[in-house]
Amino acid sequence: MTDNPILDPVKASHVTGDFSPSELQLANRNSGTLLETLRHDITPVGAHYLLNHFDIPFVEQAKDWTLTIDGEFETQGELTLDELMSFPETSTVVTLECAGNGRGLLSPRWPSQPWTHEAVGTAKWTGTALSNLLDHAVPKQSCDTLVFLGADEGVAGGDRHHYGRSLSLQQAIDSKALIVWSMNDMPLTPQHGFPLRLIVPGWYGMASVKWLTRIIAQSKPFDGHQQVKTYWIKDKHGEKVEPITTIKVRSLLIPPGIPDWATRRRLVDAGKITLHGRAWSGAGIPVEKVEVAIDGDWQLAQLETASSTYAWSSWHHEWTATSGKHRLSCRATDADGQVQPVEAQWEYSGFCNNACQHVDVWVV
Ligand SMILES: Nc1nc2c(c(=O)[nH]1)N[C@H]1C(S)=C(S)[C@@H](COP(=O)(O)O)O[C@H]1N2
Ligand SMILES: [Mo]
Repeated sequence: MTDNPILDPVKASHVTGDFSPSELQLANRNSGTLLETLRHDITPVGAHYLLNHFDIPFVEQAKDWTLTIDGEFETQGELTLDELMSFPETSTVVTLECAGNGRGLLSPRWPSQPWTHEAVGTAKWTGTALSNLLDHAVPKQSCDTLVFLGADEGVAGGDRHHYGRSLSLQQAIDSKALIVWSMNDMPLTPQHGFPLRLIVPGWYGMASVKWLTRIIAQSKPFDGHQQVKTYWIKDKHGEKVEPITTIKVRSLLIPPGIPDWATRRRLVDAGKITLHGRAWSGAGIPVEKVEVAIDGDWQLAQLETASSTYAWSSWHHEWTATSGKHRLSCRATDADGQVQPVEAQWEYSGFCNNACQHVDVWVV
């Protein structure tokens, strides 16, 4: 115990009703993807959602950045960005989603970033396969865990730490993880991890450590805050049940028509319209079908093939809008037979809420 109010946190508890100023502050820092930009196969950099736990590190020049490789590697040391860029280059289009997406729709909710639907985006990430780095550094026989540390530092739940996550060697290989320096053919922007980050395709976003400074190989599990205190599915008492890993199947509908400025309620003109949306799942599992419901009547939507194993698919559905109020919903099913629940399944910290999205429209 200290007498410091930050290092001695008041235990958070669930909240209901209005959003607090601290949730609003988080929401303003961590912008979501504007749903209308889901029409783009690749989300423009400035429209891609953001989740930064602490402050964005100030990095003036990429050439001064080094990645430290240590722990149980045969070859330890520091690599400059130039040295990393001499490794074989590769690009992958990856849909990232925050594990907290949908948290703000649960009640009671955990007081944290209050996402509704918009913590998802798709980018073309360019760098080198993590496996190339492993071929260079060679983890020792004893090593089974890789720890990835970011340059950003802060306090969470009283623990002061640099943002860090780990993967088992097997997870790092199976996920085809990348170390990247470019997003959508441009250098990473400060908020997305300039100059270097990890991308773990098919996993929820927390695994893709930004501002990557250090990779440690070790023979014991990583006990960092972001690995052991959070990013777990917990039971109703807050006891850990299972760690959060790959993305659950989900779809989104671009709200049709035009919005009311203040409420964002939708006004749609009567007649034929095309509804558009996206669908994705994790671990490289393709989406098999998307259904759309108009006032609860489910119909099959037209699904396009994804541009890459780890990218979302686009879908559309023709609808003849008749006057009155209607509720539009969508749900996806993946090739593993996983389907989105119509009603949200409550989770202690608001993680992995992949319930169907419902959009109310007024047709005139
Ligand atoms: N160093 C660092 N890496 C991080 C985070 C962070 O706060 N610090 N947030 C993680 C989380 S929770 C998500 S969802 C993704 C978001 O990536 P983006 O902001 O580029 O969309 O970054 C992950 N990597
Ligand atoms: Mo996240």
